[in-house]
Amino acid sequence: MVKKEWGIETLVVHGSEGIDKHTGAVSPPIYQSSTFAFKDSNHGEALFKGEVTGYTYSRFGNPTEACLEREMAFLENGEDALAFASGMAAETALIMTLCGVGDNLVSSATIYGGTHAMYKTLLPRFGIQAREVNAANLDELEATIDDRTKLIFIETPANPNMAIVDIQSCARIAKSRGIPLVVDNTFATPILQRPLELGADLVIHSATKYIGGHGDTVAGIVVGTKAMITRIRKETLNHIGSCISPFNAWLLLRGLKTLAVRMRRHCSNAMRVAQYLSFHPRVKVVHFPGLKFHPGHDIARSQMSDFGGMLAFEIKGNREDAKKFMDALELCTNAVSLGDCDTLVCHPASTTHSSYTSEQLADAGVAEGLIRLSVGIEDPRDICADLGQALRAF
Ligand code: 4LM
Repeated sequence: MVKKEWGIETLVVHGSEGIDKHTGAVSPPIYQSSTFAFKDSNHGEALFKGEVTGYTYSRFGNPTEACLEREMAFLENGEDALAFASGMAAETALIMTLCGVGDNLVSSATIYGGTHAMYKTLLPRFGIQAREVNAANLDELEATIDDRTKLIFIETPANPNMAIVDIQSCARIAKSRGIPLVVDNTFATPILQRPLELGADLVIHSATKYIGGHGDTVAGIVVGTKAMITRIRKETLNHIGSCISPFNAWLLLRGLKTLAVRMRRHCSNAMRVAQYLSFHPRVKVVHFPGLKFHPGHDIARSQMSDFGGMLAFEIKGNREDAKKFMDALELCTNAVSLGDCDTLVCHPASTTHSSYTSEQLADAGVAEGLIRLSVGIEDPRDICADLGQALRAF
């Protein structure tokens, strides 16, 4: 029996109520079944009419997936959650539920490049406009809202430059205009930041990242009220069919068990690496909310319990030097994605954020030479030593 008063470090281990009632299995079973037998024809009809609860078909719901959804709702302190095949599937389903032809959404400009690409290419085809603003400028954000704005979307800390957005201030604006505030909590995870407790209405995750934690699964999650999650499931997910597989849901449930301890290590390693880089003579600037000179440091302190495992930096050199640096790394892996146990390094302007034009990168505050680091859980001395030897390569 899960108790609401348990601390989050207990909830990540026990929150899924994983012990199987039939067999006592401590690890939740993987219900690898596409369809579920009815007791009789009347039962089947009642299930499809929604008169009784139960499983019918795995696109509409599956017990392993439900286990993950219960646990994510607990961790984010929401009423309900919905799992998807990817973070992008979660985002598009959410937007398609809330917006129709002629509507718009207001979003921070500094976001994952795939979200920006979806705004620019997919949404216009459905008559939906995404208006990107500097979310640190609350007046600009508020002035961009009109009576066809159906949601406000922010990411904090933001991909790829760790810009921090004030969740409570955005929530105040959203409430005053009667518009839901959606927070992409991928970088922080519920261990470090719980946006619903700060006034947000919906939380979204690329669960591919820290929730899974091992670089072996692509998945997404939305958390919110029961009414809103039911709407997203019935009005959109069931039709577009971007459901998670039972096995991937199980991998996330396994990942969650170690989320709290992994986050503690990611945070302390990232702080060590940020300090190391900020004193390095070949590094121009380090973007990490845990450093006192980071412009979002005070807000990050107030809305997060620690500063996370992601950082970005610029070297004293040109794009060719950045390439030489990245190609000289021996321990850190040159790859997109983040939140894995392994340290990952990438050049956003040419990869994750290649959908941004140079002008859009400037508007989002992302330098063309920025290097992003997802600090892993290895020995921090080895990570710093690898960065140090590669910084001598140009
Ligand atoms: C990356 N990110 O940055 P799926 N929200 C945030 C993200 O960072 C991502 C998504 C949503 C990266 C992927 C290649 C803050 C993705 C989208 O990739 O669809 O699970 O999540 O390296």
